[in-house]
Formats: sequence, C-alpha cells, structure tokens
Amino acid sequence: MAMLNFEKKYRVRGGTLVGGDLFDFWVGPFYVGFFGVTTLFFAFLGTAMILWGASQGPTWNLWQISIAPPDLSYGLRFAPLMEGGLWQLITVCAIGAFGSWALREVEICRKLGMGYHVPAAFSVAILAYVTLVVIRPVLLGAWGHGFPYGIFSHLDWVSNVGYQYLHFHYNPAHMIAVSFFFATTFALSLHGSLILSATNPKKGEVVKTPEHEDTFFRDTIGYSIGTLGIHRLGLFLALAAVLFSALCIVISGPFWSRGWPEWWGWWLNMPIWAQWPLK
Ligand code: UQ2
Repeated sequence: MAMLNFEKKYRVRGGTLVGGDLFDFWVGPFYVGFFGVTTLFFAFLGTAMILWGASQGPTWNLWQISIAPPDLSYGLRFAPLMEGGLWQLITVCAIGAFGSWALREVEICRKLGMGYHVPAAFSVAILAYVTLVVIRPVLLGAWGHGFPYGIFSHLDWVSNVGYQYLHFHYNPAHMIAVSFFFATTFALSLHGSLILSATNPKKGEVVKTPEHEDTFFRDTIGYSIGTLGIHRLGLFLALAAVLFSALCIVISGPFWSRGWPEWWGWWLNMPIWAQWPLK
C-alpha cells in the first residue's frame, strides 16, 4: 500500500487516553493529542529554565554551562532557585516531557492497532534517567546526589561517583550491563550486515530472501535465530543493558557503600579456601 493511501486509511479519530477528540488532530505530519500539548509545555518550560539558569551563570561556553542540584545539606527539601531549585524544577519538566512523549507514543500505537513495544522500550530509558535523579537520591536522602545538567559537568559527575567506589568495573551489575551493551552492538552488526548483504546482490540479480539469510548462519554456525527472532533478541539485549545499568548505579550507595573491589570478599572469604595452603 502506498504511503498516501495508508495515511488516508489509518489517520483515524480515536485511541486517545485523555481529552477525547479535543486534541485528536495532526499539525503537518505530527500527531498532537493531549500528550503532544503537555510534551511541548514541559519541553519549552524546561528549556527556558536551562537558558535562564545559564544566563545567571559564570559562562556562556557551551561545554561549561551547568545547572547543579542542591547542596547535600538541603536533603530532600526544596532549595532556593539559584541553589539547586532550578535543577529541581528542570527535573520535574524533564520527567513531564519524557512521560508525555511515551504516552503520546501509546496513543499513536492505539490508533494504529499496534503493540506497545516502542513506548515500553522508551519507558525503560526513562526509568534509567529517573533512577539517577529521583530513585537513588531519595534512597540516599538528598537531591544533591542527582547529576548536574551540563555537558562536561555530568561527565565529571560520572567519573567522581565511579571513583567514590574505587573501581566501578568491579561492580557485578556494571559488568553484566557492559556485556549486554557489547552483545547489543554485536547483534546489530550481525543483523545490519546480513540485511545489507541480502539486499545488495550482484548487478542484474534479484534481492535475496530470508531463506538465504537463514542459510548463511546455518552454514557458518549451525543455527539461525530467524527474521523475527533477531528483532526479539535485539530488543531484549538493549533493554537488559539499560536495566542492568540502572541496577548497577542504584545499588552503589544505597546497598553497597564501600569500594566495589571489596564486594568480592564474599568469594575470597569462602570457608573452602581456609584449607589452603595444605600443611
Ligand atoms: C539470524 C537471522 C537474522 C539476522 C541474524 C541472524 C535469518 C535477518 C543476525 C543470526 C543471529 C544469531 C545466530 C544470534 C546471535 C546471538 C547473539 C547473542 C548476538 O539468524 O535470521 O535475520 O539478522
């Protein structure tokens, strides 16, 4: 079906979660909906506050602009605007905008009669952000544990928090997360190269079929996961990477406050080692 015919058939009323027909319209190619309006509201307000914060700050150097969270001494209270209050309001706007965007995706899925895989996957990314700026700071008792909104400042934050636990690569959840990130890039490189190889035959030949794709992997490693399977695997690997990332930072502090190398003491201290060296 050509795109213009498809749009006529599926650009339909309904599927909205709130607001009924009130915001059920498009602006050019973009669906609006109630959550399109709230996305714009939070995004503009949040961006305006970042710009205003920058205008009060010591620099207009793009790399150095930073909106910092409150001092730890404010705990979980509201801070004055220029002492972290701005960071708190920007965080509310960010969560409002990200959540609105996810719900707008849900409305579009409902209109099209599709599954909710895209908003579900996006929600995992939102969860990772919320873990850093809400869940972990609340568990530690201060908004000051959130990360600063700036290009270099957030990199410094990651480095400093990492060194606070001596060697973050010894964090077992971090190890699993990194492995899932590597597996994700590996799976996408296998998939992307396979698709391009099948769709770029020699001059004068027709495009190859999924049977060719299966056969390539059966011939090389004795197994093909299939055309649907590779996409299920890709989504699983990507979501697992993000979920273990959220886990590895939320356990750092709230559930383990010493260096991560020391965590492996449970292994070194196992009674079974006590018999060595044998006397
Ligand atoms: C596959 C298949 C595809 C693919 C790929 C494979 C026809 C178009 C890439 C091969 C993938 C395998 C064997 C899984 C590898 C496992 C990990 C954890 C990376 O079989 O079916 O469809 O794109």
